[in-house]
Amino acid sequence: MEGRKTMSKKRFHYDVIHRWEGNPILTIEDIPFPCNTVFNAACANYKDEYILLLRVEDLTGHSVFALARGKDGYHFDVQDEPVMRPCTEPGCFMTYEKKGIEDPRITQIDGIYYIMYTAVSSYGPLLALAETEDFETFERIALISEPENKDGVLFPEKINGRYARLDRPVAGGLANIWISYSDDLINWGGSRCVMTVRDDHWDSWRIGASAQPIRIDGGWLVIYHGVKAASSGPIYRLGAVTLDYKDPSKVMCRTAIPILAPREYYERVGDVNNVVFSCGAILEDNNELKIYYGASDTCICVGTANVNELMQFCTIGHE
Ligand code: BMA
Repeated sequence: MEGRKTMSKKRFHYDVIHRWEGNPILTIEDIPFPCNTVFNAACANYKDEYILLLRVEDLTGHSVFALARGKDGYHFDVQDEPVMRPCTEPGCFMTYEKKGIEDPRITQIDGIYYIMYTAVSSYGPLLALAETEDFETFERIALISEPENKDGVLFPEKINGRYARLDRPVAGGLANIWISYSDDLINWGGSRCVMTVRDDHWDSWRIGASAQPIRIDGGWLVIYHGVKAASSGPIYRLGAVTLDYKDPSKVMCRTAIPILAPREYYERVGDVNNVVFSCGAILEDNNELKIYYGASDTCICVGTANVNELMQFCTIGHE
């Protein structure tokens, strides 16, 4: 009896990521133009500001990108008009963006902010790349994969002299995380599978890189999403994995448990229930990681984790 009392007093934190008490940080109330939802935002530091590139689903059901700026990483103002819409100039981009542009990720290399995103059309999702130097003008570079591919994230440094990206092709019915390399950011190859779904786990159905790879001591930290097919529908959770610095096709350690799972009402109920899905994280000087995530495809939230604490949960070596 005494033992039970002691146990019930103990406070157990179910998630490694601590939700900000002001969540959600952005909802459609904050978007100055008509839309259905706002979710899955890429993030970057630019000058003295935090930038979020928001995926906003318009009233037709197609997604566009809008820009939000803030000083503290928690409070943001959204610009009046989207900064990128599906391409309407005849050509490749128009064909392959007919159903929208989704889930951007930002990586800065030598002062250029590259935006890897998903172009969606009746051919299926594929990866596209755009760039900006000032978050005012945005230029498309190229379509950079075949369908079906999503969740492209560019490494912030070249690996052995070549650009590198993680992505998530669906191949042989499996949705795993792969790596590819490029000399010019346009033509990609040398593809290898980096990590696979895990039977009977929270990430047993699909996985994909979420935030852009972050340089940490001895390697790369990647926040990824894992999906389990439950009888009520998919459940999207977040995990973490570390990759070898010189050869990021090698997994060093992976979390056995999710670091964030849908628990709050705004993560449980929305356009798509039971989803936490990240497209970006920022590592602060004090080792705190700010992870921006879409909740139930309906709003945007932020959570934090100390990187050293997070690393303690990366316990499973590569099988
Ligand atoms: C994934 C992506 C995300 C979305 C998630 C849950 O396949 O399309 O944009 O948040 O599904 O619906």
